[in-house]
Amino acid sequence: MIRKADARVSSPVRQILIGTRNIKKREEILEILRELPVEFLGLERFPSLPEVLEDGHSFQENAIKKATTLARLSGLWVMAEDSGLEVDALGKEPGVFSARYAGEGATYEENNSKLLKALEGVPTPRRTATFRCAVALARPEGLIFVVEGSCKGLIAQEPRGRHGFGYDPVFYLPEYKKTFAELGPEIKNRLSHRTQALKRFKEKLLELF
Ligand code: ITT
Repeated sequence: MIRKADARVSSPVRQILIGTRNIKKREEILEILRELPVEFLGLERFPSLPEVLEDGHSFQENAIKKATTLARLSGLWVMAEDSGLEVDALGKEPGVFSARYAGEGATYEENNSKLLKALEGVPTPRRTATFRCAVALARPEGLIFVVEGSCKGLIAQEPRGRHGFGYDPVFYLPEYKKTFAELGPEIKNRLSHRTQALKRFKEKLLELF
């Protein structure tokens, strides 16, 4: 178990396995869903569960595949999310390839460098981008629901800030004049694509309870 439900709310209604191996992503999910009457389990409790191949053409397809596969194999309810960055000047790349934009196993720094290079010479007003997140909930018999969220910003001229992960150092919010990596978790968790998707997730889950 990675977290008991908040002590101020009623005892957990059910267990849900969080189907992500990305620790930073999981921390954000747990923080945003803090008050749900759910006991969240981590994948490390189930070492025999395989890595699910993310070969879908959309974030939704990948989130559904991850959640339904892991739910069928574990016998549990599973939430899984797929997320990434779409850059308008690059025809919505890297999109579903965000994690491996600079190649299989690429580091966040390598992905960010490739992105900044691809945008060299593109002026600020044309550096518009959208972070997208799809979150799916499944039970062993199949999908329960899938929801989406997004967050718009600009790609900065250079990486700035040390919080977060992935493309956070280059994702710039003009209203704040800062990147997500400069803003830190409190503000990111108010605005992000993941937050928007998880708000809908929360509403739908509470309807089910
Ligand atoms: P799981 O599949 O195990 O959940 P992952 O890191 O491989 O973990 P994705 O396949 O969904 O996750 O890839 C998402 C990539 O998109 C991630 O590696 C980042 O590069 C980027 N990304 C998604 N959300 C982000 C965020 O909030 N901040 C910065 N980058 C983000």
